[in-house]
Amino acid sequence: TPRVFSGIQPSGGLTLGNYLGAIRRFVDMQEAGSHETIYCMVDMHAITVWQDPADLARNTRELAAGFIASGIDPERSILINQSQVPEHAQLGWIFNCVARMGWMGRMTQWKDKAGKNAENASLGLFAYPALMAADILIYHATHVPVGEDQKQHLELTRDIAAKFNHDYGVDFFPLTEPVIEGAATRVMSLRDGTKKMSKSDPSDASRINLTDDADTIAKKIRKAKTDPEPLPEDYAGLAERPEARNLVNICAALSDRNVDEVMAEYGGAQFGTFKPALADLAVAKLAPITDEMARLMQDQAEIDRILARGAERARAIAAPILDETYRIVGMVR
Ligand code: AQP
Repeated sequence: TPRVFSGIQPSGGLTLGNYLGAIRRFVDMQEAGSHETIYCMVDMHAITVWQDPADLARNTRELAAGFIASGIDPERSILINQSQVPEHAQLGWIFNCVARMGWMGRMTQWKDKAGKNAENASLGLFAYPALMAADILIYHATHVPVGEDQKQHLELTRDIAAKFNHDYGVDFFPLTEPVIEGAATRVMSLRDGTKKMSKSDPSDASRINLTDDADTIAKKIRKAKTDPEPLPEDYAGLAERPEARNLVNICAALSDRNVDEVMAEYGGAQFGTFKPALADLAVAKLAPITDEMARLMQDQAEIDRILARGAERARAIAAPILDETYRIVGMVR
């Protein structure tokens, strides 16, 4: 069976962006049943920027709880944290030697995150996309559900696979396809419609966290930045109104409708009407997940057992692929 792999960094709490752009798609692909699905808390990626150790451990378990509460079944899918499957890092090193400095330097996420202070960024942050390629290709995964922002990294994953295959004269690593679908492939900040909603944004008001309670969610949506005009009659009228468009996209994704259906209901409405309706919808959809996460977090030993069991199953797939890679490269075994 073809395989799906995707991951999320335990670098903070889960946001509505992660949920709509990634986790919900992960659940869809599990439910479709046409692929073997492997989902990962990428803790080794998280430490490319400083993480307090206690926070990293808590965020990793909380992310696992978030996956399960959202519908990932650790029996039907393989649920792991990256550092417990050492084959990711082992293949990552090989890919560090395949990828070119120039390729990595062109990654917009590297440029955004390192900013003007690249001298002070970690070497790991620069090499991040090579490890990401290894995360995917250590399972020969062919499909990767992600948000829009990860498209460039997935193109790099294909470049790395192609160069490896070419350099060693093999047809070993598959060329991976991104799966970028739905109304919320890029959820924007609630404070700035041109910036993506992000767990590391310093402003908590910019995002909805999966751990926010109902009042907090409602307040953040009420206070979300918008312009003074009512909603236009159709979606095309939102072209120059990124904040309003973002709220409509969120509404569509949360209610499993397309944006035209949402505009048919709310076209011409004032934000004073639309925002409370959206807040109610968000609370209704997210509260059961939040509650279930809190319940799961009470038994951390059980979460740790699930991740250990996931690692065992993942290694059974990854170890032979790593072995064959080493053989191709000429490492004596
Ligand atoms: N705003 C978003 N809209 C849609 N999808 C999103 N994703 C993230 N933000 C949005 C998707 O979530 C998955 C996991 O992302 P990640 O945690 O590996 O890293 P990220 O993309 O860097 O996410 P954040 O929240 O912005 O984290 P920080 O602030 O730590 O960098 C990916 O599939 C991503 O597309």
